[in-house]
Amino acid sequence: MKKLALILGLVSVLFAMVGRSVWADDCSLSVEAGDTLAYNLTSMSAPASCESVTVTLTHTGKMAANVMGHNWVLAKDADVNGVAMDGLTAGAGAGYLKADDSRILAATGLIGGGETSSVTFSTAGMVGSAMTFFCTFPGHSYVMKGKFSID
Ligand SMILES: [Cu+2]
Repeated sequence: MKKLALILGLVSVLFAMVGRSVWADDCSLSVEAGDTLAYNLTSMSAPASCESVTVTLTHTGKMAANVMGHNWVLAKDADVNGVAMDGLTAGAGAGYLKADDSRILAATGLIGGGETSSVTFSTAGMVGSAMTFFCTFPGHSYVMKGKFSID
């Protein structure tokens, strides 16, 4: 019995090592939001070795994008309120994002229940920068946000 336990232990360690080196992709991040004003993560990060990062947002709820829409927008901490306010002015037709806003470092589409949207962006200049991800749907950014870092 002791031998069996030892073998099982070794096998699980091997699986963990293989999983880390082969299947894990540190440069691709997933985040979810449902029919409440919350992401399932309060902080996200990727290693500086990633030249680009892909973030995939999945809306796990049932409500439509015009009622409980979510996006995943990245900006420096100091720019969050400005981006959100200008997004509100831009309106639903613009996905609550001001066009050509250089403060927006990355943004997925605005999605409703059951939908998924991804964005891939360069990490150039992001190392050590204090960034926040948030949702620009009206009223959401006050609570729907988290920390993002490249380190
Ligand atoms: Cu939202």
